[in-house]
Amino acid sequence: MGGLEYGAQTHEPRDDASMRSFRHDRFGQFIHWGLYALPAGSWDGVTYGFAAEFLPQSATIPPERWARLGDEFTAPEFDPMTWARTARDLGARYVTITTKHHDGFCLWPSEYTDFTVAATPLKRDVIGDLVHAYTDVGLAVHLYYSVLDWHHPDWRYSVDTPADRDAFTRYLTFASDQLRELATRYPAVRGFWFDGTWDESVKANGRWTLETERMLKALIPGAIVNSRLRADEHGTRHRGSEGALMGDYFSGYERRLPEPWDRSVTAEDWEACMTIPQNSWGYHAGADVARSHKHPLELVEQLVHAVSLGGNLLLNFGPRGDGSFPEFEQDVVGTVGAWLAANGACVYGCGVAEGWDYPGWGFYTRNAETGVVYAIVTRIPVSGAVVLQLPEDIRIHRLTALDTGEAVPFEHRGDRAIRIGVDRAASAPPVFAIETRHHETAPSAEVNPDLADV
Ligand code: FHN
Repeated sequence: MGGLEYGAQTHEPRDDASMRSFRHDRFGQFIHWGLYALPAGSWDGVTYGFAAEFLPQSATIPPERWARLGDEFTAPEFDPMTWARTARDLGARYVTITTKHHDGFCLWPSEYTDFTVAATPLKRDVIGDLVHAYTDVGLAVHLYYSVLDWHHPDWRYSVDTPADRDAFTRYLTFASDQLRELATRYPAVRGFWFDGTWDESVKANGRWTLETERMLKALIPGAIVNSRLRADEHGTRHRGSEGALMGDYFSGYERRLPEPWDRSVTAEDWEACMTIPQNSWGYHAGADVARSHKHPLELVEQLVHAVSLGGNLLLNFGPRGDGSFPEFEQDVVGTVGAWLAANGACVYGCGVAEGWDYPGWGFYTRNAETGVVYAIVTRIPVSGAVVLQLPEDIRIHRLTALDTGEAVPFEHRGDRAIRIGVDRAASAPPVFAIETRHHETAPSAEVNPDLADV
């Protein structure tokens, strides 16, 4: 397409059943778990404030020393069913699990490297057990794979010499073998989430990125692949040089969301991924990192923010090295999960509410099937009232509180606005469900002179 051989393969968003279901689900749980969860951000008595999974770099730990952490990977609290139920209680509809992060450690017994969970006291096939458990509770599973690999001797950041080229060719074969292995071992998975693809070496291999996408989709029909895998022949990432999205959804929003008024993003599928701390994906036990944890209601706000722009939110959890979830993550599960249990109708199956402008006090979403618009008040004004500007020709048919289903009184403010009182003491964002009808304009008695037969 567009003259590019390895660029976008289509210019239209996918509309098959797998993609519709991914779009419908809107909320996913991201899991970062690996050896980095054991030192949890500290090494030799020093705590490093940067992301826990970057500890080998922050503390300049030799790879052999890092690999010895495998001997401590016993994870006595690891229970796949508890993890799956946690995701379900959170209200997530899918999960994306790290199979191999940048340190190269694999959570499945890969036959292409010894640096895997099979060589630890835990021994079990963590990925297989998690795919099974999450699928059992009804969540779709996607697998995260870092192409960047600090452990593999053939990994290269750039390819500068013939020797580099040979090594990196071997590396890409290794990565393809592992990906084929994952897709073959776990055919129930619904998608692949690539990371660590920003280095020159990968960008110079647009063809490999396209072939990898094709291979995975051939092995798992309907598989969904994020844009982060892809580069075209010019090394342009996510979107090809001509601007079209590569992969199935844009995955470039990391720890940030598009501006809430930027409706241009609704033209394509996208997913933002978010940490609870300011910046750590793996479990970090440092006190400063703990001080940066977001309030669970801020995460509710980010979720509806994403949905209001037709996007998904992938919220990260970093279980501890022993396999348990830290308390702050359990709090998030409790608060976000309870809010979604009462108000999930404004999230699942919803997207942008065309014609309803960004209101400042929160967000609008709309269910495309039912046409119901939801007003989610994430920032209750001190006045205790919000004004809803109505799209042209729209009248309110019914307005109810989503959690109770009770009718909510409202006041007209001219032709195009209504005012609703909101409980300022509400402990979580109130949601109003709005059923609308078109304004019936009485036929004009005047003859339009432009249309008159003269
Ligand atoms: O470096 C990683 C980071 O550890 C984490 O996995 C995130 C998730 O999107 N991706 C990378 C940074 O872009």
